[in-house]
Amino acid sequence: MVHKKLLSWVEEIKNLCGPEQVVWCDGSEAEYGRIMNKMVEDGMAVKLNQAKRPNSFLFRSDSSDVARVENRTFISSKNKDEAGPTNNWIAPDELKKTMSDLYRNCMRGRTMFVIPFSMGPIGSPLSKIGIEITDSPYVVVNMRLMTRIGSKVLEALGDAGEFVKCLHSVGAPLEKGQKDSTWPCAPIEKKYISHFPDDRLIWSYGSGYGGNALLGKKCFALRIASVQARDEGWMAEHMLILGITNPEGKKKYFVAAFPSACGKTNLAMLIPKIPGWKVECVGDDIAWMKFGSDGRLYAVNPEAGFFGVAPGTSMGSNPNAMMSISKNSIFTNTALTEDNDVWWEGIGYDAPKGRIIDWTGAEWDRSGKKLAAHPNSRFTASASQCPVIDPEWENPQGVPISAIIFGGRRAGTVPLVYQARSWRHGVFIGSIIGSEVTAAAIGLKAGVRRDPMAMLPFCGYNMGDYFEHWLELGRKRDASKLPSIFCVNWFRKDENGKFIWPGFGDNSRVLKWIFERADGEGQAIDSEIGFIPADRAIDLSGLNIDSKMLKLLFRIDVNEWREEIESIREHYKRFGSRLPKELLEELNLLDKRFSRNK
Ligand code: TSX
Ligand code: MN
Repeated sequence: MVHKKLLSWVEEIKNLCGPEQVVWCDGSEAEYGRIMNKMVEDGMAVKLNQAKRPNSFLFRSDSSDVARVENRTFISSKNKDEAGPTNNWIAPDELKKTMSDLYRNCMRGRTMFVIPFSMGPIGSPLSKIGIEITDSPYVVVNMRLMTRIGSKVLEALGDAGEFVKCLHSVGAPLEKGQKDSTWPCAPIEKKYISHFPDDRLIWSYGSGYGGNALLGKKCFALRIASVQARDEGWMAEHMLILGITNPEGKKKYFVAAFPSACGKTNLAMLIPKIPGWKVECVGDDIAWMKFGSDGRLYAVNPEAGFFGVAPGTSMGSNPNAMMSISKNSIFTNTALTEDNDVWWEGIGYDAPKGRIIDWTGAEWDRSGKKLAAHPNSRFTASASQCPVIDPEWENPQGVPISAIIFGGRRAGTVPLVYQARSWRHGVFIGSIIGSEVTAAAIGLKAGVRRDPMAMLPFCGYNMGDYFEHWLELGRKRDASKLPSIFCVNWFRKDENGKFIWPGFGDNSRVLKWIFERADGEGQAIDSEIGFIPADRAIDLSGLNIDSKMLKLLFRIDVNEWREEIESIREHYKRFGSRLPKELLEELNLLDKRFSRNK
């Protein structure tokens, strides 16, 4: 291989970071085993019970390094306006200077790994290649499950192919003879998750955790890719992709975007409650989408694995995820049982007898208040292990998308499901989604925290321009070939604060209506907010729900919506003059429809 630009970049980083040695990852199973065994020997990983959970490992992070750090995440565009009002910005020259000083000899005493990886099936026209340089062996083993890595990627790159440069260091150089910690990282004020969109460059420093360190995922596949998508006319979205087949064998694909804690992974692998229907999973987090020559929108999952939140995942909530992580998996910050298996809150059974080691490494007090697993503890598993992985999940052409679903966690106001009147109206719906938060959760006023298209922390440029990009993609297109856009809310509550809708597998009833609507069938009535299911259009067979609750599930309350409209106006102010006027027009139309019905 003589990719001169790659070789000279690796040389440059080696000289800057001063590692003890450089290893080019081939992506083989043998390499994976070697790196894992070394980490077990060094006390950084625990090998789990081989009989119960074959070839699986547990890591415990530093207690200061447990999640993405949004306040240390930067979009370093040429100017602040380009990054927009929702991103942190530092001028590129200044940030590069600061970080170069941090990177200087930061890998002392460590191995520098070079990981060639492909986001998307290798060689697909929708895929892109990245190279992650990291001093974290934990990153290497996770990247092998989450992406396609190794020699075959270098082959695809050739001697002049384009790649996104991803530099990562845990930011903890080792002095001679210094004993390494089990989770090296830097203090919060030295953590930087930086993106240089104009250089297609990612610089991450100081954290070893998840989205801060596995740079293919949020940093590349969303933040940098969203900029590439804008420039190249496609979409990089924070969406699951699922295939759904009706009893006649007709199949459609949907994508869906939700803010965090709405159960995206659960929906992606759902087991339908209605007989004869089947859901299969293409991806649970990210969709890269492009219009084909036939005018339809096609999606690929750029990832090759799941990096899911463990707590709450059980045989009840998501049996397919539980089976996906039955072997060859990595766990981070879950609890450890006495027989060397993992456990977490909401796994569906009480912690087994014997000593439980919590995520901090201490013995867990069962009667105490502390959690055994960190609320953001994770599993990593290859998508190929999912029992309902879609047969087309690695199709290089992608899968054709019939519906785009937005959602959020709303106790009131938003009905179980409604359909946008048009692409433009659908973009409006996507731009206002959000979840209700309690005062305690944000330490501020309780209310709706809006997370447009679930991209608020992941858009690599000005979000006003991002809305415009969505609108632009729908213009001058054959509307009959565009996916229909829907909004769902599984989380509506009754006056006693109880969830009205059973959710989970019963959400297949909603997916069925969406399927039928996308198919030109399915009965709907026009409402102020869009098309809602006609009476009895949602299949409720075998479900016990009383008619009063059903009415409440679909209620559109004028006063609630007037408040909603005011709240959307506030939300829109944030984007200033970059807010496309079409979205304000949609809001004014909504306002008018409610005023008319005074
Ligand atoms: O993932 C969820 N989904 C989507 C499933 C495909 N969750 C979990 C959210 C946290 C990640 C849900 N929680 C869903 C849902 O549809 N709905 C709810 C709310 C709910 C919780 C418990 C019950 C019902 C609804 N249980 C009983 O009524 C017994
Ligand atoms: Mn996500």
